[in-house]
Amino acid sequence: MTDLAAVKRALTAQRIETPSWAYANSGTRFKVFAQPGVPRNPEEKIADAATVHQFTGVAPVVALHIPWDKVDDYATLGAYARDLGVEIGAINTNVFQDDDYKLGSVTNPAARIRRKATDHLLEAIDIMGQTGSRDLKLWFSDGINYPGQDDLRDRQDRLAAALREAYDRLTGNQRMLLEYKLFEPAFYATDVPDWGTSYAHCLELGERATVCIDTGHHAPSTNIEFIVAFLLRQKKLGAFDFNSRFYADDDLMVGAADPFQLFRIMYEIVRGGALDPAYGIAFMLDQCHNIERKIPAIIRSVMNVQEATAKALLVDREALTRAQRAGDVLEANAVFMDAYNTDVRPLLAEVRTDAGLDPDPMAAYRRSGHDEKIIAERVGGTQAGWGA
Ligand code: PSV
Ligand code: MN
Ligand code: MN
Repeated sequence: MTDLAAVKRALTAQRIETPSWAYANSGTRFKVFAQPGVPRNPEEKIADAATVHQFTGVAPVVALHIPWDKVDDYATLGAYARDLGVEIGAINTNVFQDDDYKLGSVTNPAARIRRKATDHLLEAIDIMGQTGSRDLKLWFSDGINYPGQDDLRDRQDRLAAALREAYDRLTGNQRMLLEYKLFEPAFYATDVPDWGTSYAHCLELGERATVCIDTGHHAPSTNIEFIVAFLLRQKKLGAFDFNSRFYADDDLMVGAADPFQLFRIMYEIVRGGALDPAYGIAFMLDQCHNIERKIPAIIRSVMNVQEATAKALLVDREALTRAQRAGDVLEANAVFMDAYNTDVRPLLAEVRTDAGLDPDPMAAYRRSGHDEKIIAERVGGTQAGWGA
């Protein structure tokens, strides 16, 4: 039997981190469709994150991307965020949008460019000190397009050296999250292509280094929940970049393409006792809303994560274990599917009402007139950086 009060408590305590760049204009490499009312500066991106939190109650953290969110004074930016009721979360580094990085950043064959890229990582750690952020999130676009273009193994050595230098700079509660991605922008070999590579580097680095799973960064059909289970067992899962995909790194709303996969992932989180914010996993979104309105898209994404989590919490673990131990394949599967097939929307509506929120955040946002307000007030919004 599931303890409903405990399920509600877990849902109330859940924390989701939204990405500053998802509030700004973005697009594919073919076209950026600019939207009216998008943020014109980092402060307005943070304000949008605060709006999402105001309607959902579970998104009190916003991740920044440097230099897309470059400001003169990060301590003031952190105080501004706190005044709006949100915290600044992960600091994401950007060593992929400078001409110097054509052949790689920290794995570049040229020492000068490796130095420049590593200095950017160190700069991000300084920013963390000022914003009070716990997490440094690293994603490297590094890789090669042609067999023989560079030495695969030397590139691993260069990567390890840069990671070590950054790792040794971390203090207090600071952590390093190493994200992997199968391909793109490199098409033959990527330097951190999979969780195994990330895991091996994190192990070598030490306790503060953990893997970040971006759900859009795998080969089709990859069993992501297996990766979650494995990394949790090894205490090496630090974060998610949630989004959903039909083909490659689509960055669509999480839970839109495959809500069943999201449920399976969240089940492993619940099974591993890792849902509680105190466990330390950062449940971040990494999405681009190219054609839909951004704030409601992120509200919808947060709700999709909540729904998958609620279903995962409803799995009757005792009945499941009993069926599994008895080798009852069909019963075990039925217990699992029962939870997935539950309509958890009424339960989440109750959780929101109990928290003093509107039970339907999408409708509440629409009614609030906030979209019309930002369209009227903000002229000349910025791009996230992808299309820049
Ligand atoms: C790369 O595709 C990635 O997933 C990394 O997390 C980047 O920092 C992010 O996208 C930016 O959108
Ligand atoms: Mn990502
Ligand atoms: Mn990505």
